[in-house]
Amino acid sequence: MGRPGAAPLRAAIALGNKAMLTLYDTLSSGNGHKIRLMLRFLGRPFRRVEVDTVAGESRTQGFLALNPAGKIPTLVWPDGRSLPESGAILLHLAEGTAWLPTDAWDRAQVYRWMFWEQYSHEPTVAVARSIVRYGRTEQHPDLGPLRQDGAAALALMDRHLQGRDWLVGDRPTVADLALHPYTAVAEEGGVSLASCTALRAWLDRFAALPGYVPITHDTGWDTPNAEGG
Ligand SMILES: N[C@@H](CCC(=O)N[C@@H](CS)C(=O)NCC(=O)O)C(=O)O
Repeated sequence: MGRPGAAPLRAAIALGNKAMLTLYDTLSSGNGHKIRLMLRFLGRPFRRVEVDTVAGESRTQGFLALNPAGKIPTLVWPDGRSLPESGAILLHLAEGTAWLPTDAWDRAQVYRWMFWEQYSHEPTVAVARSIVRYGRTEQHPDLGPLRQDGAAALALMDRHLQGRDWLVGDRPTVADLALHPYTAVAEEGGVSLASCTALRAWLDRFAALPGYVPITHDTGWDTPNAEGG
């Protein structure tokens, strides 16, 4: 017999949902949190399907048909189209909304921060958290360098945010959304925010947006709040 939880995931993949977006997601994931928040801020109804990546649920044949890379988040449309990669999903959902500037230069700045997030922020800050979270020891050889590089990434953001409310322009964009989740939980991986005053103020500003819910919030994701954003 399969593990508890595997059968509901198989059924969810097989059935899909004719009426609304389906987000394949893992509650503890910052990459997933980005998409949960975006959908909520936009007031887009969605169904969340929890995927136990540690148990290998993102590597099953059914899941690989949705995302050959075997990773959450993956967003599936009612007509069956699926889109992986948090940055691509954010940019697609933000199209035509105030979360993505229309000005080409401002857009380029948004891309700059989102590409940087994927190369220099998530691979350091989030991976340090994941090492700690999934029970590997403090002696893990990668932890020191990851924390050092993570601290440098946070310091870079902190310097940029001195005298600014948001990463790009004068309102929150998908750049802020892409960088919020793992920054907010950086200390879980031992990357300190203590000396990053502007960054901590930015985190608080973001968390005060109407409709915001933290990564640890485990209910009500299917009930979006249309007030935000
Ligand atoms: N670049 C991807 C990274 C996605 C990613 O790393 N997802 C992790 C969870 S945060 C995952 O699904 N890992 C499961 C696995 O690799 O088997 C994104 O931004 O969406």
